[in-house]
Amino acid sequence: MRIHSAEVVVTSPGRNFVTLRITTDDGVTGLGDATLNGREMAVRSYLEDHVVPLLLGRDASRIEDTWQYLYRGAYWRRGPVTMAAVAAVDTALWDIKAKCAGMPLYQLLGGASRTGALAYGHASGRDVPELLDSVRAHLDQGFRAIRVQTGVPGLGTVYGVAASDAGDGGRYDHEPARRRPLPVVETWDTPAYLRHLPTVFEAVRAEFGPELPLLHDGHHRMTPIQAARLGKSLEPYDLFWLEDATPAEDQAALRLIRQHTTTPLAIGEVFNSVHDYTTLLGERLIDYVRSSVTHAGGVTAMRKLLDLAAVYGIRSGLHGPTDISPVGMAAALHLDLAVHNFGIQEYMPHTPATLEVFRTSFRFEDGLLHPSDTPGLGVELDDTAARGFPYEPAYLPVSRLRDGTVHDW
Ligand code: CS2
Ligand code: MG
Repeated sequence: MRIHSAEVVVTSPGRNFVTLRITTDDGVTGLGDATLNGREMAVRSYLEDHVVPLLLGRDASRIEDTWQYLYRGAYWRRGPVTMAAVAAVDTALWDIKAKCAGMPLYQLLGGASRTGALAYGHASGRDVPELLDSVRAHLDQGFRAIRVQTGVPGLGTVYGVAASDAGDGGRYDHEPARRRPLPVVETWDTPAYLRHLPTVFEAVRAEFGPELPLLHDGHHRMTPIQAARLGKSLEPYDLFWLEDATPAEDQAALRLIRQHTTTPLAIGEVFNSVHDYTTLLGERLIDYVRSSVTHAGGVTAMRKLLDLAAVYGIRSGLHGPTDISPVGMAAALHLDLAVHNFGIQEYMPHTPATLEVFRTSFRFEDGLLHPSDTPGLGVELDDTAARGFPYEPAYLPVSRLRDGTVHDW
């Protein structure tokens, strides 16, 4: 079975997506997500100009060899653009292989290890009352685990909370990237955030009790000692995890946080290779691996990363915001169902416009996600609908401190 064609579909139903479709000489198609929020066209070019020409005529069944060919053959390795492109090819080839086997992908990954994947939803509010309403709304939607993000007194729009200038009347849940010629600038104040957050979790626990799994995303904004302080101050509230407590290119920084707090730590949504994790895993500095299939080299690479994490008792917590397309989400769910060291799956439901373009079969029931038993990934892309949403540049916000210093958003 040879690769006959490969095309990159860029579509923008409310936010930008980049999707690779591979078609074999006997007409079997596979999809891969190549979406890199704010840098989409770089991945499109990497695929169209440098990868697709190398794929034509290759044996579509040779997934591992194709992965190694694209990873080692490029010479210039790793990085978010490269690994999103490799991920798209890899995921599409797994989609094809599973379709040809007449099985859902998870069956080729060892079959189901659980009935479904526990999902967490994104509750947020500009203030505590709005946040509590959002938690209630997510519980009503069936979520059994909730991420909590709020505004910070004295600050304007912050990560994870509906941007007051979203303009669409919608909440943050759908898209932080703004369609403007330049990134929106958000002001940040870590000391104000560190003072405020314990009061938020005090209110949430008081309202919803001690058992509801609560998560929080620090979004890379703290120094290690600030993160250690926050982890310690949140211990009374028994978080499921504190995510991206500090920028973790400096993996060793997590040692300091680990020394000061038992709050579980999740890291890695911006990581794109197992090599970003070797200290974090080997020294058990984290509890959850956050990468996504889309950004970390595909199903092949993600499975290897999760199997290494399992050696150290570390579990999965795959990245699943709306800038992971339904294709990338479906790929994650197949892994979630199969691997033994599953932890939790992030789930920001896509908008109706997105679901016009991507015909999905995965389901969310009773707090659990299931990829479905449709052969392959279980997602198809409607080209006619995709053409109805032309690409528009969009940029994630840039964060600056009150004195104007660029900070981590
Ligand atoms: C966030 C992401 O979901 C999360 O944990 O960190 O939504 C992140 O802000 C986006 O993926 C950026 O595009
Ligand atoms: Mg995050």
